[in-house]
Amino acid sequence: MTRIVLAVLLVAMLAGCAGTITGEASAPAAPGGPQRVQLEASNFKFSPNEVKVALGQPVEVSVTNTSSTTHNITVLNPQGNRLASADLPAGATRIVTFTPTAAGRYKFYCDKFGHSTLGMSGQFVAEAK
Ligand SMILES: [Cu+2]
Repeated sequence: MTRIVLAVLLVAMLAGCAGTITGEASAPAAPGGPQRVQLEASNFKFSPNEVKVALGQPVEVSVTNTSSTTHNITVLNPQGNRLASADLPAGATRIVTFTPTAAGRYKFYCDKFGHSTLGMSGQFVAEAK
């Protein structure tokens, strides 16, 4: 029994690692709690840059800027309206939250001039469970 639990944990851990390497991830959600996502902002990308999230449950995004330049994270809904935005001073971690209320792609990007063009963008993909 213990062995089965360990095997399941190992698979979950491997899946998590694989997600980070490929630039994709899913947000783990505690029952009834927010879905927590960790992103790293650097020159000039977000990692991971694609994260699956569940519909109708708040998403708490913790972004750490590991570069020595100020960045930003801005989250848009599928219609292109701004849901959340925060500047990220060099070395700082900031949390932004939003709730995906409709299935679709929620783009996120850095609003500093030219940064999204250089690759500082990604998306949250909200799908019904
Ligand atoms: Cu930036």
